[in-house]
Amino acid sequence: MAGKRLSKADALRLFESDDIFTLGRLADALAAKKNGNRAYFIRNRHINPTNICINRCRFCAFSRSKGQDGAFELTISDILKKLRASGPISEVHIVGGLHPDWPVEYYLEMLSAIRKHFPRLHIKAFTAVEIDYLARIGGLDLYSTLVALKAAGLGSMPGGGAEIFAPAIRTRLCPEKITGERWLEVMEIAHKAGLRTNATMLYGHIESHEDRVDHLLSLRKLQDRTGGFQAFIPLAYHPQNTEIQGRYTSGIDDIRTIAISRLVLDNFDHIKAYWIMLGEKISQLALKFGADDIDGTIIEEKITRSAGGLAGGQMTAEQLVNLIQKTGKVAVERDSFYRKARFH
Ligand code: V47
Ligand code: SF4
Repeated sequence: MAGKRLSKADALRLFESDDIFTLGRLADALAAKKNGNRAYFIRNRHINPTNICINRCRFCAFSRSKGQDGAFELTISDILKKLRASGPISEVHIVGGLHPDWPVEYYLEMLSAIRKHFPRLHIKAFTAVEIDYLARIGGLDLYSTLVALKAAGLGSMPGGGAEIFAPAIRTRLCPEKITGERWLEVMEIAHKAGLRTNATMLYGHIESHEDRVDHLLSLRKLQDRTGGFQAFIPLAYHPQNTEIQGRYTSGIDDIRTIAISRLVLDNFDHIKAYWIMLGEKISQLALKFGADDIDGTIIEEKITRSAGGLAGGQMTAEQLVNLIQKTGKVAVERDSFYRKARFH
């Protein structure tokens, strides 16, 4: 309440406290300072160009190997068709597997085609993991890769692939994935290239509270340097069909993690309660525990669903407004930069 930055010991103490009410009051006060009584949503849709991935992370139920049952690849015309069928949306969110054969040109053409057919649609695409891969297969450095993608139509980047930075846990979760350090490096360069990005943390698997706190502090440190992150999204682990044994997170752990994220990440403007992972009811509670955004209409989601997501598949803008208003907050439809929405 004094406006002082929380230390590592402070954040750990919050994770170990069971006084969820005080935690909620503190996080809600900070959220109100930053965003008033507003809770944001967006008309968006997700598209996954492929689930074929050379990494095969052990927590990922979405990915397949090439030739395996259930593997899919979308053509650019498939992607345009999905966009045409999506009604008025202001953003498309594109993430997928690391395909063993697709060249960088495919990704550039995808962006150019979307920009040509939907010139005002914002394209938020490719996690830091995909950007690192595109740089490697294209033989360019990260900065030049990002500049080329931006020139083709990339508008901003989502926050996926961060998982948990702690090396010992990361190696057990996703041995083939880039390190946490490299994820942060990609984001730093993206911010330097003028791209805003989000950040995430996958929690509720085999990590400790200390791992969560260290993850948040690494993000806060980078944000101090670049200011390029827009929103932080804690991602609740979903265990079904994965190789990491575990349970669904508890509602208490979900709102505690949202609240502590709000308090520790004092230099992030937005904390997102991703309704498709949290479910509608916990997302509503999260809006009272420090979150100010619930993501959007999504339309077609595969990553959470493959891992046993319990929330419904999609919500209309009207349902999102209703969900928000029932919490007493003012529903604000936003664009990708938290400005007034425009439709396409
Ligand atoms: O990177 C994979 C996670 C992420 C599981 O930036 C899992 O606006 C839980 O990053 N259980 C992709 N999570 C989703 C993501 C995202 C979503 C919505 C908005 C934004 C944004 C970003 O999903 C992956 C990975 O961390 N994930 N498997 C699982 N079993
Ligand atoms: Fe591939 Fe991403 Fe799934 Fe890992 S989480 S296997 S990188 S699609």
